[in-house]
Amino acid sequence: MRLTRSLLPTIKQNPAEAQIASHRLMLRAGLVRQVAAGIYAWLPAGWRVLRNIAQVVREEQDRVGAQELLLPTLQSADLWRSTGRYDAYGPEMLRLKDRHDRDLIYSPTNELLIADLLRQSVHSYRELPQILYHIQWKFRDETRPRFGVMRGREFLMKDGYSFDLDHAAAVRSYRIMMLAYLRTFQRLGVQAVPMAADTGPIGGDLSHEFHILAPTGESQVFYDAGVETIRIGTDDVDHTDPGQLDRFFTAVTTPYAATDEKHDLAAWEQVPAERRREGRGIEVGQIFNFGTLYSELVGLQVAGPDGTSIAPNMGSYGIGVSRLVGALIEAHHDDAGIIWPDSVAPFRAAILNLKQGDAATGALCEQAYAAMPGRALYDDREERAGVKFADADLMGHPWQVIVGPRGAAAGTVELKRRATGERQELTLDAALAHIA
Ligand code: P5A
Repeated sequence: MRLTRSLLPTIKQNPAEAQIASHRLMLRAGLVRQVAAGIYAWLPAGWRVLRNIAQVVREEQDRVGAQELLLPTLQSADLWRSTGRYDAYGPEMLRLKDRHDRDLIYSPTNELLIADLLRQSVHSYRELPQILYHIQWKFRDETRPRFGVMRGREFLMKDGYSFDLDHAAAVRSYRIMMLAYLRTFQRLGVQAVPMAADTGPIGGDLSHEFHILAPTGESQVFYDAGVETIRIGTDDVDHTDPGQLDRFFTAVTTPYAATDEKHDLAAWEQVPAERRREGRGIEVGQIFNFGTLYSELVGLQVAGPDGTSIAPNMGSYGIGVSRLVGALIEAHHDDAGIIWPDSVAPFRAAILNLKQGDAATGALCEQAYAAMPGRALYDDREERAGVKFADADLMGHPWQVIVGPRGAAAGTVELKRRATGERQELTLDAALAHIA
């Protein structure tokens, strides 16, 4: 994209309404604008980041055999009423009426809807297991939407649902999702620690939350310092091999790590005092096993091998895709702005033309721009070099290709790596090779 042709409204001053770095930087870098409390418009650069995160999530779900579908944002209230969940869910659920005075809801989560879909289409144990997911907007009328997209009312979630014949098989699905999640967060450039968690309004008795440790996190967490340094080669784990899966799961869940609702003082005492850590975490995902709770609510049953009816054992698996945009910035920024991990950056590189109007400089910039189709942002504004440097640092592109008249005459550019500040003078081809 050419900056002069882009909607990329950067802001110099810190917006007064933003209390934490990621919210400030998302507004200042022109990623989002608030439309109503907890409801955001995603501007082009922000939408690119959101799509990149969603794509990593999607690839890691597909890799372990989960199937993507798309459920709607709105659904009839009937299913929620007939199962008693309409009143149970509480004021966080947005309730609407259509022109025929029929009650609808904007889905806060989809356990019921998807269990009901399976009830209509799956009839035999031979059709299990199934893991289904989608990446779709949710609405929760939070009492205190805050910190920008971190706690929104409308937010993008990856929600997945597993259906297995029995508890042992469901635990396997749960562990496969644990693996997919750790791979996902690793590719996104953050460490998210699985913590024993409470199941809240979703229900069930087995759950983990995934927390990025950060002082601005909303959750209080307790953990063994060992969790910060465990490195599991998740790529080497074969999810179809039960032995490997069990060893992986044991390795990641053995060191003590729990949210405050699940904090267990007796187990905590067993952690050597010098390794006990207490801090804040940003919850970027949560997984649940709740047995046959929802299957029974909707009457989902399949014929088992001996002909008897079996209620499938279910789990659900969430990732806060839009929350991750904020969480990644909390984990990766400095005083000058965002430092995007390569895997999610809206643009891989910015091309900074330091002398707009100079023919040789312009020509070299155009050459760089043409060499990175769809992946570069060309700052072709009539602005001072200082403004272009500051905006590029603010927006956080992993690379900056800095082109001035002196270099252009010699056929060189300056290549800056945002994360380290390291600069090198190189031919354009050499710079492009680094970026690729
Ligand atoms: C799991 C998938 C569920 O809803 N049902 C379907 C289960 N879990 S959850 O923990 O309640 O939500 C999953 C993740 O969504 C993110 N999230 C939010 N992000 C932004 N704003 C919000 N108000 C919000 N609420 C939840 C979190 O990352 C959470 O882990």
